[in-house]
Amino acid sequence: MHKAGFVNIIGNPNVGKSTLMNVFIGEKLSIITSKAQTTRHRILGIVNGEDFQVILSDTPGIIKPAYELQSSMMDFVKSAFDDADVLIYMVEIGEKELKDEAFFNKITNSKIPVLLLLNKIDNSNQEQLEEQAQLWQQKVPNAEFFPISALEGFNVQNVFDRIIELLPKSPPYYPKDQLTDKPERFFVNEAIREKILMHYKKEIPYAVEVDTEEFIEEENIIRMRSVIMVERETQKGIIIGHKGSALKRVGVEARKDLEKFFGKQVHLELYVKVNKNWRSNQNQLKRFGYNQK
Ligand SMILES: Nc1nc2c(ncn2[C@@H]2O[C@H](COP(=O)(O)OP(=O)(O)OP(=O)(O)O)[C@@H](O)[C@H]2O)c(=O)[nH]1
Ligand SMILES: [Mg+2]
Repeated sequence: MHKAGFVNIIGNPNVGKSTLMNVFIGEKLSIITSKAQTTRHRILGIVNGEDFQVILSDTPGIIKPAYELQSSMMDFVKSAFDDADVLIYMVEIGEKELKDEAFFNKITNSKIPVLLLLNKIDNSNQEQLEEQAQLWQQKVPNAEFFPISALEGFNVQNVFDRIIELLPKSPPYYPKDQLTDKPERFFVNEAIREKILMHYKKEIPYAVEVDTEEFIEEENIIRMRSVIMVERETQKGIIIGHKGSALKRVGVEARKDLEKFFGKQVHLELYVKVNKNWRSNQNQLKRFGYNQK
């Protein structure tokens, strides 16, 4: 008997959704930073076994959208409700509630199984853990509760075993050697965006989109050229930095990650371009893979 299904991870920004997905996959598929709104897309990560296929979805953290980009990020979250066989609702120690009531009600009224994961328990003591466990089990009574630490891998295997039990009988949806639904260029964009989230302050990372224009795989090397798009001329200057030093650091660090990811030498060329108000422009957003209706 073969089992397969969609297991979709949702929750507030920064709670550790991407960290958990990467632990399950055993690869750094999703970028992780300490900043909210790191993930902008719905990213599939597929775990294949002899008689099962778990199709995990990492999604953006739930927010009240303030501009078009954020609206389409929330459309990815909505879509994760539509096809889930199992929902993972992740919260973190210290958190009180979901930022959007409509999403929260969808979770508490869900007809499909919900696993409620209280993450970052490595950050808590016994007393706090018990208090939070009680709070969340009351708030989401329809869910099965698991305290975990995605960072330290604590209790993660038990969650995975439960997922397998809950999966419906089904043939695989994807070829058994497939790891994700995203093309190679997507991971190049994300590796660069991760470094930008790490090294630039305030609004800068949120005004950035990366587009990889060239990805040429040769026998011993992959040649990539990517453009970093910002919304304003001043932001361009900040990204580049004094004599190009800031941009250089992004390039060097992203290249190292990409060499690990692709298992091959990488040549990465970066340049910066102003693309006015791309975050609010439907056509631009569509071009960058955000599903605009
Ligand atoms: N202490 C601790 N930190 C964690 C744990 N899991 C994740 N983190 C940290 O929490 C931060 C956010 O992790 P992400 O995995 O990017 O969170 P996310 O929910 O995907 O965030 P968005 O994509 O912005 O919605 C990072 O700094 C992680 O290292 C955990 O179990 N314990
Ligand atoms: Mg994320």
